[in-house]
Amino acid sequence: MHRLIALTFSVLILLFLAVPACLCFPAYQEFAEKHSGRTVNCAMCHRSDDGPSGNGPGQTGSLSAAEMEQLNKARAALEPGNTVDNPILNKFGNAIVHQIGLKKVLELSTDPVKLPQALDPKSDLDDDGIADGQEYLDGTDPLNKYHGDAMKLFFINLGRSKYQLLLAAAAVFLLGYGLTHLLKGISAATEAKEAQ
Ligand SMILES: [Ca+2]
Repeated sequence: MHRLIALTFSVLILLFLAVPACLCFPAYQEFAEKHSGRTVNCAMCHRSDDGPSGNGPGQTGSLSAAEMEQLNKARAALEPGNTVDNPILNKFGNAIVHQIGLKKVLELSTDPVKLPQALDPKSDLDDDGIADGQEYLDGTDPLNKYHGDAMKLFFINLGRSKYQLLLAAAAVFLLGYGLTHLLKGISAATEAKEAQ
C-alpha cells in the first residue's frame, strides 16, 4: 500500500516537472480567499497578479534563457533548505519553496489549510509583526508591512511604540508641571513686588 502511494506521488511529481508552463497551485489562493473573506490573487506568491502563465512580466512566456535556468533549478528544489530564486515567484513564494520544498507544496495543495503549520512560524518577511503563515490565513500581503489585519497591526504597533508613548507622556507631564510652577513663581514674584 505504501509503495502504491509512493509510486502515485512520484508520478505526480514527474508530471508536475514535465509540464513547463504550469507551476501554480490555485488551491492555496482559493483557500486564502475563502478563509479570509478578502480578495487574494496570484500575487500573494507569484510576481504577476495573473499567475505564472502568460507573456507578461514575471510570467513564463517572458523569461530569458538565464531566467529559464533559474526556473528549472527552482523546480528541482523538491526538498526543504534549497535557496531558490524562481523568477515567476515573489519573495514569499520563494520562501515557501525554501522552507518546505516543492514536494511538500504539491502534497499540501490538496489540504491548503495545513500550509501555515508547515512554514517557519518566525518568518515575517515584511517585518510587520504578523507571521507569513498568519498573513496567508488572513489573506493579507506578507510582503507589505502596511497590509495586514487592522486590529493586529494596531496592537503590534502599540506594543512596539510603548517606550516612545511613555516618553511622550512623561514629556507632556513634565512640561505641564514645569509651566505650572513657572506661572506660580511669576505670580508670587508679582505679588511680592506689589506688596513692597
Ligand atoms: Ca508579516
